Amino acid sequence: MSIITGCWAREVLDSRGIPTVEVEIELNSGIIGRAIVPSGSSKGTHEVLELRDGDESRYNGKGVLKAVENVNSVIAPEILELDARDQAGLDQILIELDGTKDKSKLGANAILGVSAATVRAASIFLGLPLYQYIGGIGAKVMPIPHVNVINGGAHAPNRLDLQEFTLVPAGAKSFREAIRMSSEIFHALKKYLISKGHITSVGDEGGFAPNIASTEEAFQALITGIELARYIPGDDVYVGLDAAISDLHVDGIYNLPGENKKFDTDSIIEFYSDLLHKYPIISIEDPLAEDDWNGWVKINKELGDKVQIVGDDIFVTDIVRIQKGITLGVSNAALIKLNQIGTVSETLDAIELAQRAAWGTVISHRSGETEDDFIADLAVSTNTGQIKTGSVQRSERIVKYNRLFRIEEQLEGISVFPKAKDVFPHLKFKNT
Ligand code: 2PG
Ligand code: MG
Repeated sequence: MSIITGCWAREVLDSRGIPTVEVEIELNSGIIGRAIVPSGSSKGTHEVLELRDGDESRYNGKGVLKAVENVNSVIAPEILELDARDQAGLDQILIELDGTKDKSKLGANAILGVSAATVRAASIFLGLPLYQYIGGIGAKVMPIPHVNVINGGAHAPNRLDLQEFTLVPAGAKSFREAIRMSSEIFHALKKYLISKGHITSVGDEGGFAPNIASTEEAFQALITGIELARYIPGDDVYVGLDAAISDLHVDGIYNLPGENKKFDTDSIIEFYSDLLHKYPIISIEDPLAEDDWNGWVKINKELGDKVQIVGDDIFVTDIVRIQKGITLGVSNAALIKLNQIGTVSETLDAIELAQRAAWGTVISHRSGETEDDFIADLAVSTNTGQIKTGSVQRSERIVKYNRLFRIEEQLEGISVFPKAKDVFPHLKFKNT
C-alpha cells in the first residue's frame, strides 16, 4: 500500500517570486506527499546544481521547466513500483540516475523534490508526524531558533556588508517562549529604527534592512531592541551573525565596501574577536571564505571555545567536506541545508557525521523559501537543537515556527527545550 504509483512536478514560485520545483508522489493507497524545493541567493560554489532553464524569454532565464521535465520523464518511470518507505533505496536510485558529482544532469532541485515528497508520502501512509517518521521515538529536542532580524549582504539592497544579524533566545524555557521573546524584540527594534529615522522595510528573510553600513551599528541596534523589550542581552537572549563572507573574498582579501574596510585572514579574525568582546555573540557562521581552510583552522583555534563557529559554504552539507573539516579542526558546527546536497538521506548522513564529532548542527532555510515546512520537522527529528529560519514575519518563515508550535504541543511532557550549555557545550557561560 506504500507503493509509488505516481510522481509528477510543476513549476511554482518561491518567496522572492522566482520559480522553483514542487513534486507530488502518489502511493497506491491514494495518499499524496508533496514537497517544494527552496533556493538560495548567496550560494556556496561547492553546492550541487540547481537546474534553471536559462531561457531569457521566461522569468529572466530562471524558469525550472527542464527540472520539472526531468522529474516527469526521467525520474518518474524509474521509481514507480518502489516502496516509499525505502528512502535510502530511492535516494540511491536518484543519485545513480543522475550520475554526476554535483547532480547537474537532472538538477538537484528535481532530485530533492522527489526525495522529500517521498518522505512525506511515507509518513502520511504510516500515520506518523514527519518528525517521528524520520526520527522515531527519540525525536524530542525542540530547536533554539536563530532569528534573523537585520538583513544585509546579498539579502538586502542596503550598505550592510554582512548578511544576517540574529537573535538567539537561548535563555527561553520553551520554543513557544523563544519565539514570543523574538517577536517582542523584533517590534521593539522596529520602533527604535523608526525613532532613528530608518526605513523599516525588510530583506529577503524578513529582517529589517536599514541603510546602515557598520557591523557594530547593527549589533548595537540588536542589543537596544533586546533591552527595550526588557530582556537581558547575554542571558535571556544572545546575538549571532552569518557573515556569508565568501562573496566578499577576492584574491585573498576580505573586502567590506559598505564600511570601507579591507582585511587579510589574520586581521578579519581580530575583527571578529573584537566583536566578541563587545557583544554577547553566541554563534558566527561563515566568518571566512569557503576555501580559506587554513584561516578556518586558525579562527577555530583562537575563538572556537568562545563562540559557535558554523560552516555553511565551506561544508555545503557534504560529508566529504565535513569530514575534512573535522579532521583539520576548522569549526565546531555545521549548517545543514537539504538543497545543498540534494537528497534527504545524504542530509541525514551529514547531520549524523557532524553530531558524532560533537559539533553543533543548525538546520537552515534558504533565502528563497515557500510554504513548505519540512525543515521544522527535520530539526526535531534529528535533535539538532538549533534552527535558522528567518525573521518573525513573512509567512514562508512563520510556517516553520507555527509548525514547531504544533510539534511542541504534540510532544507535551516529552519534548525538551535545550539549555544554552547543552546545545553549545564547548562555550563558557556566565551562569553555569
Ligand atoms: C545562508 C542562507 C540562508 P542563502 O547563507 O545561510 O540564510 O542564505 O539561502 O541565500 O544562501
Ligand atoms: Mg550562511
